[in-house]
Amino acid sequence: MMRNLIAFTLMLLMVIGVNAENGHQLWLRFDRLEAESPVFSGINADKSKFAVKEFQQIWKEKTGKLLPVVSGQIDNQLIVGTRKDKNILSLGIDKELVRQGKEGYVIKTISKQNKTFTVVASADEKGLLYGVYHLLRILQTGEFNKALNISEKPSYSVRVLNHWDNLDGTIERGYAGRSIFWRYSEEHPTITDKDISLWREYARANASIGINGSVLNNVNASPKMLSEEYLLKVKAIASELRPYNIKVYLSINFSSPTNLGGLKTSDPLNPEVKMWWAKKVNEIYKLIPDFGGFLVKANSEGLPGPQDFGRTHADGANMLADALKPHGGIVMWRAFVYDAGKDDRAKLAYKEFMPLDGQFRDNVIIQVKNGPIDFQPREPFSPLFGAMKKTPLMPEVQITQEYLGFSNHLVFLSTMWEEFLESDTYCNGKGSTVAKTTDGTIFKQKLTAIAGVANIGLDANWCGHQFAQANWYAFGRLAWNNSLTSAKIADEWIKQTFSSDAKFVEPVKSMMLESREATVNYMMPLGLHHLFAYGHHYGPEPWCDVAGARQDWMPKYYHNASVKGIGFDRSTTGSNAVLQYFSPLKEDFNDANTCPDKYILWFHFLPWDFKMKSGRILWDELCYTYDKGVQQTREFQKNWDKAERFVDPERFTQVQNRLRIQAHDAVWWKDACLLYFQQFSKRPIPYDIERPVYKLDDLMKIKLDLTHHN
Ligand code: BDP
Repeated sequence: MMRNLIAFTLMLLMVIGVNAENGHQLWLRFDRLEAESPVFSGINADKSKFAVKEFQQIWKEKTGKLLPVVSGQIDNQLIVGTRKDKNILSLGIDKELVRQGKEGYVIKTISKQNKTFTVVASADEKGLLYGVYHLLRILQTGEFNKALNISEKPSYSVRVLNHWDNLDGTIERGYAGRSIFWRYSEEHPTITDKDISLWREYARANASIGINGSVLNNVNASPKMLSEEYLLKVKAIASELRPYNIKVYLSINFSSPTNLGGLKTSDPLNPEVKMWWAKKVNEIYKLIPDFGGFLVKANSEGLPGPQDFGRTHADGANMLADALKPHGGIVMWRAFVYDAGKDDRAKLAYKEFMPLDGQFRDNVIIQVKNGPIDFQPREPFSPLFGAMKKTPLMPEVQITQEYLGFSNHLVFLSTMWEEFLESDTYCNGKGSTVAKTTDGTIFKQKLTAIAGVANIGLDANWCGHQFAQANWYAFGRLAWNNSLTSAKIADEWIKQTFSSDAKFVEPVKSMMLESREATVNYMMPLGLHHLFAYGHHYGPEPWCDVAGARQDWMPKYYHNASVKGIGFDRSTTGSNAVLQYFSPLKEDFNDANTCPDKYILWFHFLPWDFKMKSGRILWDELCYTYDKGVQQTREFQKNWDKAERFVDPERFTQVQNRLRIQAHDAVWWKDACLLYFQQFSKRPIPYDIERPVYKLDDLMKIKLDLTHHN
């Protein structure tokens, strides 16, 4: 009896366990389709098309049956097809479809003889897939109606995730488990059915938001990546991603000819080296005919590159570009370099790349991080945007939260990327936003692209934090349409992922929209940057001083706090970094009285009693801003607790627990930074804000156990 009871309980637990909500479905729930299904009387489409199959499969999964296929003209019919299909030809929208390009589409309501049709049409099958997902999205978010007139095409032609996955399955700066592509295995490369279904789910999720490329391995690339053994696995991954219009790309190690090929040199101008790459590229294309190309981190943070042989970045990039060109491949060459002599780190990429403007082949694009330093919670945009006029640049943003609380903190990064994309470079007069300098609007470049460093791992919910999924989602949506607002993106994501109930959507949306600013407030407000612990970039260590380490990896290099004040002088009295920006930005940034508060300590070293725009002195402003960040995280907790009745218990509790960690960490940040800086400011923390709850000495002893935070 007892044994039976135990067995029964175990079984019950297993069943509950299997059905428990773990977030794995992402935003692809489509649970409103059932309610909406009477919307269509049937589908008029060529069943053999992948987009149509995908639509029907989702429809069946959610409503229990396929949408009936019809051919005559029936009211409320859904018509899906490309311009070559009969059902579309008769509609007279051909010109419009051609205008949208291969990846674009239209969704329209057409009325004829008292009958209404919803049409999803495109020039090419690629666009059709995106059109179908758009339709599913608006059905799910309640935006579907009988008067649709949507035409869409992507802002960038290459919209790529950069996975920093190592071949042993670990992920550099990954906080959601191990790699979905690689793992250590004695009998490498083994591919299981589970891998394949996960890759398909991954591909569907990406395609549903418009991502069309995946770089499968870390920018700190192992030469082994290009060995036959691993290329065969890349081939297998590529074949699962291909139907979803996703190309694979690889990060390469510049010294592969030596380290993998056994050549004596990897000098890009050496004929044998060129030959080695050409052969390697041929081998890749034999396996993967639609291979996308290479991502290259060279002469950066100790990695090999063309400069090791007295050559330039252009020499290196062009050599690879020549090998890829006959196959249609591209080179994404990173500008994340800061080794060129002793100067302000924020200036170095510009100094190294500007002289090379115009020297790159037309299948090379330079990948530039959003800010001039390194994915900090807030940076001004990199001055390379707008400045390199003869070379296409692609923005690189970091979806994984290396510097924003890992997968413990709820930080909706869309507002950061929106701020960046909307930043005016003034390169071509007012309105020359970063978005417009990179998407072909201003410079008319043929090749346009954008990259996001992925936050995806083997965790059941893919991203560690349920709300980190929103960052994957937002990256895809902004890559597709770089003028979308974060409010719109958050709205869509919440409705698809959780609930459409306005009582849930509105407060959760405002929490998301505020979350990045809150994080800046409790971590490093007013333009402060890189106050992170040396080893892990999670917690604060403004005091950090590792003997013998690079100065530009030390927080002190950036904050310069002393009794005289705090900040980095990048004005004309300091490093002159302001001069890398166009007028009137350089003048605005150069004067502490006109420099926006959010960048003030980025560009200026200021005395503690500097009078801020608010009328407060700098020290007080700093204290109030840190405190504000803490209060904001407390509000997030309250907000979420109130939302309990709208959310399944599993996801509710997980988010609740992490908000608790975030609120705790915010106090840690505030106390650590204020108590440390107070030693120099020698002023009281304003008496109307919370007193520190920690002692500086204790905080300085913290050595983080990272496994806890992963
Ligand atoms: C830094 C990361 C490091 C990366 C590097 C990069 O700390 O792990 O390798 O960026 O982008 O932010 O290459």
